[in-house]
Amino acid sequence: MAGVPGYEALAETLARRGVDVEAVKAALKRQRIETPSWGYGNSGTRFKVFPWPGAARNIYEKLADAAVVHRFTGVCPTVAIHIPWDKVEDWEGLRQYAASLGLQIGAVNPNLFQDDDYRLGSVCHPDPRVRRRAVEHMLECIEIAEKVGSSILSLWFADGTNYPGQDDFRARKHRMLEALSEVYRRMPPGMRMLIEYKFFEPAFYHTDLADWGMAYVIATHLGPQAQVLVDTGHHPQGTNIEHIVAFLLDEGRLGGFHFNNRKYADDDLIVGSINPFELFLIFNELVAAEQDPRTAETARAVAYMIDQSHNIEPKIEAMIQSVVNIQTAYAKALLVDRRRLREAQEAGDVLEAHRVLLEAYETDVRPLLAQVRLEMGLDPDPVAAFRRSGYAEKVARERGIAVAASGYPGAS
Ligand code: RM4
Ligand code: MN
Ligand code: MN
Repeated sequence: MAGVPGYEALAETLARRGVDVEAVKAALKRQRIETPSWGYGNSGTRFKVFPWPGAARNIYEKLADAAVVHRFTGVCPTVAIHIPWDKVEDWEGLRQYAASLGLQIGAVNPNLFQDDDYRLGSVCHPDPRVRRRAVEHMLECIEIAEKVGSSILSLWFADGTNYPGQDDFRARKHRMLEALSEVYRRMPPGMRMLIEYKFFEPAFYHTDLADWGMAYVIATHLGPQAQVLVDTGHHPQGTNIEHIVAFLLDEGRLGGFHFNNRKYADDDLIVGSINPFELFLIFNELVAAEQDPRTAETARAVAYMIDQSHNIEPKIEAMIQSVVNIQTAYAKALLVDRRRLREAQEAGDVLEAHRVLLEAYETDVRPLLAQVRLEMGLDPDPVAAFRRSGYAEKVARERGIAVAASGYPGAS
């Protein structure tokens, strides 16, 4: 097959470096990235939600848009849903509709933070009635997952406190464990519970699962079907996320990702937009674990999901750009010369080891990804192809501009 511009030269350089280019391309073709239903609708900050012309208004439109992302990237066949945001009467119908678009429903995310009842938390709430409600909602989500053919229950808790003394840390931990044990027992074999942590927001004094270690402890109490989910925007500044990733992979407890990027807090910007080097280093650990027989099984089961909130940018194009950024990081990580890296590490050659990573990171992989897409029967440039398709204009005409409100009272 005729190559895309720049591909032959790159392939030659890589071959000279000892890279098995065909194996790298095969890995890139196998990569899968899940997009979130909520990334296609209008979303924003607590100051303002800017309505985007044509933004999806319901789960059917969200799936239609996700199908467009899959059509142009070829690697996004599943879509995460949030309940009740995406609730429908007929789940079998939704599953069939997704299938008709070439999609499957991915992770099911219960919403445990938007009811008036949850002011003091959900599974950690002091009132057993509220905890019961939270458990029932998670059990409902397990049923939904079974109906739509999903094997992932993805949990994030807004639980926490705002003031010192507000509640008892240890009592809250026990309440959470009790609630999650019940949910865990009700999961069918083959279903995984992914537990997401976050060190602040919406609670500001403490959150009940503040970091990966707490999520890990809960997961080990529950059993092997419970794993940790790393949302890249949920750490204090300066946290070494790739180290956490390596540690959890080694323990068999890395279940999945919520990819996004941030400058300051949980900004939910496009993954790889602020710190592409960090994303590369995360993928470097994943590739290393994929290639190590002791961690390969865990690494191969990792659910790669995007969790972003597109505020001022067009939703679908933002998603395609995110997928491209993830592919770029993965491609570069696949180019790391692992034998040379190990030799340098064992020899204590600090800077040679560092340079091995830089050599891969600084490689321009755009022709490689373009070639992979061509071989997959796709346009080599998915963003340009999407822009040319006229889909954005078409849905803007058909759907119009939905009314979007701000989170602040009085500013609807
Ligand atoms: C949280 C977290 C969850 C997401 C909610 C909407 O910060 O990232 O994954 O479901 O936001
Ligand atoms: Mn998340
Ligand atoms: Mn978040």
